[in-house]
Amino acid sequence: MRTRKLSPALGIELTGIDVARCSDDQFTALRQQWNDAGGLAVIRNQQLTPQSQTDFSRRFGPLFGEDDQFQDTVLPYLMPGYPTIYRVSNKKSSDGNALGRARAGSYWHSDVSFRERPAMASLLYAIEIPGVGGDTQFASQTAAYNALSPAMQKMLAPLNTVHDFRVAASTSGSYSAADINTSDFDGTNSCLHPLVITHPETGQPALFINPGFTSHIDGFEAAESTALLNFLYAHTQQPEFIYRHVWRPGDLVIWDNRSTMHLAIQDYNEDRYLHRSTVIADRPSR
Ligand SMILES: O=C(O)CCC(=O)C(=O)O
Repeated sequence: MRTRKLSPALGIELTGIDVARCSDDQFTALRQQWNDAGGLAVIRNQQLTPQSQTDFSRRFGPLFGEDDQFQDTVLPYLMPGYPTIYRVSNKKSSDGNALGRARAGSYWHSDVSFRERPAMASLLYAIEIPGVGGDTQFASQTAAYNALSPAMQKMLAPLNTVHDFRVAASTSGSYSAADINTSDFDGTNSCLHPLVITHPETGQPALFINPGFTSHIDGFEAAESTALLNFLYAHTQQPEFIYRHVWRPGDLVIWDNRSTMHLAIQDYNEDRYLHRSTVIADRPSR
């Protein structure tokens, strides 16, 4: 396995490994590289079926679609016969039905953060990519946290925030009213998390907030909450904390939702088609 650092804040490129056939030792080395690189690995030249992607993803932990379900709104985009494979795409079948979720993640977020057990790893496998455009940006919530002053870190330490699927569903522009299944607003997709969490594998602190799903800071007045969250979002979105991924077909990108957030750039009209599998995390803690 060969490695190349992708940016100072986060990201490692891995080549010379076939994840569908990797040994336990290779998997342990891959996982270590992923953790050391701040929770972002780009693995080139993979050939994954829905089944082999599912099997590989399960090596990280339990999966959405098997051990817990996604929110109802995304169920139509799961691959028939493979409930662990979430199709991210702007393509339509010949009868005009969507083949995947278009405009998925076109706002900064970390996956499924509105659940008590949110997403740990997300594994996105590129099958069809526009000639230009359709990149994805990843921001390191660890590097952003580390760059805050000790006084700010101390103020944030005891705070909790509410995460709610309704925030992205109603404000991001990514979902049309027709897309949304309002059963998702029954309370299942809303919960409280610490604003700063400790990564269970690396022991590193990270911000655990995102504009897509974080509704407010618990106990703050609305204006106070908005001002502080907006400061932290602008801080994290500074270029030195970001890696921008230019996709190639065959890329498998694995990100850690406990230490990063991401945004899919909607700047293309050509066909784009990817398969995502999503590992369930333990409940985040300080
Ligand atoms: O399409 C992408 O590049 C990312 C989609 C996304 O944000 C997600 O799957 O959570």
